[in-house]
Amino acid sequence: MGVTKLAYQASQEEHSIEITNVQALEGLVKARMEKGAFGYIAGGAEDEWTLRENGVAFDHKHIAPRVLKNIEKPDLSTTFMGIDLKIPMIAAPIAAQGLAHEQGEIDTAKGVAAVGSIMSLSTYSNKTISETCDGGTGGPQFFQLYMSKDEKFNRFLLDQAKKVGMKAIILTADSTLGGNREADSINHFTFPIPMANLAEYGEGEGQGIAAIYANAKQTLSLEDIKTISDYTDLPVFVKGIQSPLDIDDIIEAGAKGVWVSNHGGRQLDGGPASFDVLESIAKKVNKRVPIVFDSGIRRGSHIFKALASGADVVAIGRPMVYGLHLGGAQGVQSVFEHLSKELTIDMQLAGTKTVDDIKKTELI
Ligand code: FMN
Repeated sequence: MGVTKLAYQASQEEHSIEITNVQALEGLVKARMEKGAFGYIAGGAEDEWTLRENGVAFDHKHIAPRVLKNIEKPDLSTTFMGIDLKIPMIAAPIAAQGLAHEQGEIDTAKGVAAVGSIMSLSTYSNKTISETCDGGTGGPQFFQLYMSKDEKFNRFLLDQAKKVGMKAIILTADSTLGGNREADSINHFTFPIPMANLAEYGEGEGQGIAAIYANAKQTLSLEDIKTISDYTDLPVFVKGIQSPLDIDDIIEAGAKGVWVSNHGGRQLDGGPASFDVLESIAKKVNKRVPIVFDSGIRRGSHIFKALASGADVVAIGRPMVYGLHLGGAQGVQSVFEHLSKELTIDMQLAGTKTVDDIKKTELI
């Protein structure tokens, strides 16, 4: 008799969540989520050195509080790529959000829209581009492209991104193959649900991350930036930047934004903490294009320090997915609201009224 395969049980929770600090959500999720799925989300590459460094690097710089600045109710709003945001945080593109919640990326997009921010949708999502955009959020969205070896497939994705009104394309450049993530090997992790956009191309269901990346274009080059921007007429962000040495090349090649990230320590272990390279990259960018920063943001003070070090906005990764698991769209909203609350306190205590004031602050 054959063994019946049990369907993957994702969360269906839909409610706001109580948060003391967003890092603590990881333990709550670990206790409830299927082991392989949790390992895939929480894990990093090899010894997870870079993953750990992402957290501690924020302690290398300090905010010197300024006093008597006549501040009440700091203003978290900002404008980014011509889009008005209520907070200086956006969603990081995260694959396979159906692992966290039945509504996956649809709920994330709703939560992010509710806080007045931008959703970033991964190529490897469990809901399609049109499902996520038609989820009724009306909020602005960016599409993250993992380029395939198959040019037709790239055009298929970009056509849809354009059709639904995505505001930018994020070209992820640090992941032509997956980092060596040991939790996935130990758990023999394979994706239990299809990757919606890949339906015609093998689906992803039952495959491990290595099999999925096997279809990714290995020979990414500067020319891809121009190909994508010419094809879509949309601004292209290059995501996964960790060295100032890449900056002139990508801007000259047509990048309209720099996304400083080490993929949450999931790719090259032994690389620096993302925060430790931000300032030198921002100096090299010299305001020619906007900068998004991610990898390790868990506190309002981390957001403050990233903005003071040259980021225009930060992107929230794992904590957002934990919020999705624990409370669906409202859980995502709770995570952004909690980080906003912490940032508001930090701004007031540091003597900064606006996001621009933070950007002018010199850390010590
Ligand atoms: N980055 C991408 O560009 N595309 C992806 O599909 C993608 N999937 C991810 C899946 C998971 C489970 C995680 C944790 C990260 C993923 N990332 C992806 C990286 C995030 O966009 C972001 O860089 C990272 O989560 C930041 O680190 P943090 O979550 O520790 O703050």
